[in-house]
Amino acid sequence: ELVRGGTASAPAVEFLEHPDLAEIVGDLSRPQKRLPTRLLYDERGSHLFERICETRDYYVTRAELEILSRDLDDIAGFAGAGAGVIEPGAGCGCKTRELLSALEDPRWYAPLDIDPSVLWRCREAIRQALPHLPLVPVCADFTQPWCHAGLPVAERRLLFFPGSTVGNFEPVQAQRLLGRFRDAAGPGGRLILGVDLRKNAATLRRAYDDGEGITASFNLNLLARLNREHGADFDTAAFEHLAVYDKALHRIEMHLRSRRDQWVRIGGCRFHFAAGETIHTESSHKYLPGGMVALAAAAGWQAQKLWMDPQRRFALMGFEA
Ligand code: AVI
Repeated sequence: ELVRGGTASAPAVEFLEHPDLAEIVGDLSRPQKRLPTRLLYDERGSHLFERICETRDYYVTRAELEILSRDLDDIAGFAGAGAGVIEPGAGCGCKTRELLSALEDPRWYAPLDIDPSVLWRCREAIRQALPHLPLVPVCADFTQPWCHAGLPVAERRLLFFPGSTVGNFEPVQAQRLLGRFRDAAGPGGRLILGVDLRKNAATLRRAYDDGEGITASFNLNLLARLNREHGADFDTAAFEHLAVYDKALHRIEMHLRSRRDQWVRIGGCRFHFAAGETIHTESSHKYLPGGMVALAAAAGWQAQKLWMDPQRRFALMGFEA
């Protein structure tokens, strides 16, 4: 269905100026159109995600916070004294503040985020709560290799990866990511991992299509971002948010569904959308604890601890390198 428009040279020039554009055009050229999930998180997207976490229907954050407050001492004990804490995709660092306050003699905190504005807010929030803790903010895409060799010395490194972000990767990619974390943690390192557990499809669909419509705005913001940053001409009102649970793959998928037959321009190309056709924008895999134990083991991590909320919706898991 793809029709490449414009002159032959125009896309090449645009691709050089915007490295994301080649990937976007490639993703929209697939039989099942898709868009890179990380592009959901520009400044507006990160703000909308924070609002999702406060909705009644998105249980994930509340369940995790419940575990963090109930089992905080045990979790801090597992991390051990004198840890340097690395948090990939730190966001505003809200959950980490509690953990950092409970740790014995933490040496430093290195939040990693792709969005500098979020990193800035995170730094201010942590400085207020823990003014004496050395901060080493790193602006990086944690899915790519990043320079962890330059981080200061600590008794051991603790990788903190809450929120179930690991679920946003295909299992093979998740294993590769946990392998990277293993390298960054070094010998004796620890990992505390947030994992959303399998549950009934109705609860999941509601969580990813909340009654307040915040998740819908979050998903649609991706098209608005492509218009703003890449000169695309998506009519955002002509697409709608969709959350579908794939029972075989144990994952909830977010899609944007075309409300009508239409054409869209981006990066010197034109893309056709049939009425009802979708763009797959995100997958959120749901695990059994044993499944994550096996996946992490294949990445070099030994499972040591499992903390769950009383309703067993969510788990924090502790691993040793
Ligand atoms: C960031 N991540 C763990 C969220 C999730 O639950 O997969 C992203 C999200 N997408 C829609 N709602 C929340």
